[in-house]
Amino acid sequence: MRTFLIFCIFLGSACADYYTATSDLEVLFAAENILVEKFDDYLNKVEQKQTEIKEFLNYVDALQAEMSDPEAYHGNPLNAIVTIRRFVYQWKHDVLEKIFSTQDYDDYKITIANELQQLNITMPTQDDILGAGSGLLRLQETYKLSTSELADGKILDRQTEAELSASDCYEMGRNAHELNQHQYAVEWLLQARSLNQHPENITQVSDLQILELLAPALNRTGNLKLAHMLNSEILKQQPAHEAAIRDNIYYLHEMLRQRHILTAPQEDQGEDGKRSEEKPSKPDKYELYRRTCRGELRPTARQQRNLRCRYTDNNVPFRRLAPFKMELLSEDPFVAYYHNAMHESEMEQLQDVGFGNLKRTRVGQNSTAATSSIRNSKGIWLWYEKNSWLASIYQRLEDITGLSMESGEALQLANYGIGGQYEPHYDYMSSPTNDWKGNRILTALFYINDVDMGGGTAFPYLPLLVNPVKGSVVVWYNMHSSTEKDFRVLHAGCPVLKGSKWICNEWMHEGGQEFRRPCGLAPERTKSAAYEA
Ligand SMILES: *[C@@H]1O[C@H](CO)[C@@H](O)[C@H](O)[C@H]1NC(C)=O
Ligand SMILES: *[C@@H]1O[C@H](CO)[C@@H](O)[C@H](O)[C@H]1NC(C)=O
Ligand SMILES: *[C@@H]1O[C@H](CO)[C@@H](O)[C@H](O)[C@H]1NC(C)=O
Ligand SMILES: CC(=O)N[C@H]1CO[C@H](CO)[C@@H](O)[C@@H]1O
Repeated sequence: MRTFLIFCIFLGSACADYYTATSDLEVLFAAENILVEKFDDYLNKVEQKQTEIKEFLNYVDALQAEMSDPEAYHGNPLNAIVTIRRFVYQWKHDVLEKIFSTQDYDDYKITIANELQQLNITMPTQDDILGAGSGLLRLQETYKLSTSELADGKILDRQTEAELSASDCYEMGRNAHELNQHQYAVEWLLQARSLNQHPENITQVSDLQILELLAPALNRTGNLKLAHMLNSEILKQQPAHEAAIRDNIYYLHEMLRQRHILTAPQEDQGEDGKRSEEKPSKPDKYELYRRTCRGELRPTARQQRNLRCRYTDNNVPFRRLAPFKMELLSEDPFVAYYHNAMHESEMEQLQDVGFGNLKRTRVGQNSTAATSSIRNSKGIWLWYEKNSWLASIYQRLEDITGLSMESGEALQLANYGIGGQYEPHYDYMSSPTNDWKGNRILTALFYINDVDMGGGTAFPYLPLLVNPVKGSVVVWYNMHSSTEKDFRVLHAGCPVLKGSKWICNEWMHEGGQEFRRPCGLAPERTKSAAYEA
């Protein structure tokens, strides 16, 4: 109860979006450390008081035992003073005031408040739980992870340290239910129930609480029979449960109705007919995206025939001695890795700058851009003019791409957290601004750390999965050389399955490239028209 009060103090109005980046979670660990340490201090003080009070009680106990004849005892004037003093001082100050005083607790609160203020953190909220939960559900969906294996801390074929308790699983189920992902809700709640069967586990969730969600979730997946059965269990435990009584009527009624539909001839065919009409629809870009992230879709051998690794100097004199190691990933459209494109010290500095300074990344083109569930990451813009240490990266980008950075945007640093992803999108702007800079002609994406699992860059239409390689930059053109949009380069950031993902983006624009990337003579639209949405 008391710790809860402390948290209330710090529930600021600002939203920290803890689920969008892993870098922020580390601050929470620091905060928790403080809470534990200081609470320990507080408990020690309380314990000390208890010991003192106990000693006093023992002393009084012993006195009482000594007094075989109270009248004779109090006949001694010295003893009378001792007894009266006990009431005036000892009981009053040493026992009752000590117990009822909240001074230690107030001190504790103030200390904690000061220490946490120095960390400058906002406490996570229910929204963060929901965000982290939906991240996990996205991982399950994208990578087809089994609920029971996840709960055991198993991610694909790897065992991790993390293990979820019954109440964690319950929370996941509740999240899934709120997000209308009822099948996952059922799986997580069943998992919570089965963990509840081990009384030796620490669980803070009652079977009744689980059932209250499980029954409606089952109903939503269409499993009326089981929903009804579990609803009856609620009623067995709590015959006056209002919602369960109401739902019971619904389930019985609905089961009867369905039985009637199934046995009734002809006239209900309309409804059934509709269902049989539904054909398996063509996989949409999201399905292609998930399959590419899972590695199920890859370029064909024919597409890969001409892909080579080679050293290239891009005609930059300096690079004749220090050529780039280029790995061609797709010929047309051009997608390539350049390995060892960033130094260790640069990557460290970038992460240092990012740590604690990231803001939720926005989707869109200008200052009116909004945060969106399409992209859940945190980022920061680094302007070259203000960060002279970025000059060598600026130059390297020109050397790698052969394009001018004159019209390039600031470097964007981003960190993806739990289930962090960027749904399929194009980098070019649908309606570019009218200035000389024009549209985003090329994207250069640096991977500045190794991601434990997941977090690749998927091109569902190629189909190509580019796995993060620390220090490498992947480069692609968003537009044909005729300056028409290339619809084939739809791409996405696959959810981070384990670990954290740090990247840097540079978007180079059309302006100033006239002599560097000559325009194609013939329109090339036809190449990618089939992929236009
Ligand atoms: C604390 O955070 C707020 C908002 O996130 C920021 O405006 C402020 O400058 C920070 N203060 C310190 C001392 O870092
Ligand atoms: C059961 O699910 C249907 C839709 O699938 C919904 O309309 C109905 O309200 C649900 N009933 C209960 C008791 O949850
Ligand atoms: C930002 O872009 C939107 C369209 O995406 C446009 O309506 C708005 O005027 C732009 N704002 C600025 C400040 O450029
Ligand atoms: C999360 C957790 O504590 N799980 C344990 C629950 O109890 C079973 C049986 O003892 C263990 O195998 C789990 O590891």
